[in-house]
Amino acid sequence: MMSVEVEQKFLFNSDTVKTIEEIGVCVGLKQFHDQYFDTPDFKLTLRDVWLRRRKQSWELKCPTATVSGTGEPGREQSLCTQYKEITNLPEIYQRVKEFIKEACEDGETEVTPSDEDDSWLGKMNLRCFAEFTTTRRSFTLKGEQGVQIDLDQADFGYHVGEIEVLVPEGGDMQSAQEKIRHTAQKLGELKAIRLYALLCICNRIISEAVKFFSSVFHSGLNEERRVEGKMTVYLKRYRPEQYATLLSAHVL
Ligand code: V4E
Repeated sequence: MMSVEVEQKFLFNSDTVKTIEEIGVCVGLKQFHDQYFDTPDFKLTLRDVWLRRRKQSWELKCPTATVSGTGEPGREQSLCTQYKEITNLPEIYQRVKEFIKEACEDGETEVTPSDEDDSWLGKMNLRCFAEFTTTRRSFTLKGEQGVQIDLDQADFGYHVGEIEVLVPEGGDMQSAQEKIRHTAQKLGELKAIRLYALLCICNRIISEAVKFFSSVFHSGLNEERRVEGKMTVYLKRYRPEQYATLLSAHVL
């Protein structure tokens, strides 16, 4: 089963959380450990392809075919990204094999990948280049059907929010992007209203309010700029060579 994940990341602080808690419904709290794999010369990530094991299950995120507007796979002109999510292991294996075929042309016998046996990774020269644990709180908002807001805290000290819509294969991408934009606007406006109330109530906390104001406009909710995901921050800190390579290839 394949679906496309359309999402927009945003930065959050305790005030954003308060806003989301007030107007949303918490639909889940979970923790998961992710391991990402690639060849030593970054054959997958240089194609913006992300092979991940989460809770003993495999996922492959691939850019969708050209996205309207940009000509850039996986990216929308707006702040949204969209990636195909493949979760069927034999299909993941086939796709990965195609992406890195040069690496496998050594007469190796065909392997059958399985959840219990990791030997296919070694045969394809795939190594874990990133692993971290995320604690995720998920919310839905009334009137925003099919939209989920995730507040992620990664164990290496970075937190980031995501507004996400899962679209079944062949579904309406345009409407998913619309829903995300609408939700982002709503959260941004509500944050601004909270700020206004704060300013009216007490002048003494003006400096705090200014800080807050700045966070509103640097959250990525009101502004036309991309917010860094967990992986970007992880690579920058722990895999600077891969980060620089992907940056110069315009993957990040
Ligand atoms: C697609 C991608 C990566 C894989 C991880 O994707 P992400 O959605 O950031 O992680 P997570 O934990 O939220 O996965 P979920 O639970 O939603 O499935 S790592 C880097 N990319 C590409 C990418 C990019 N270039 N820019 C942005 C803003 N996001 C992702």
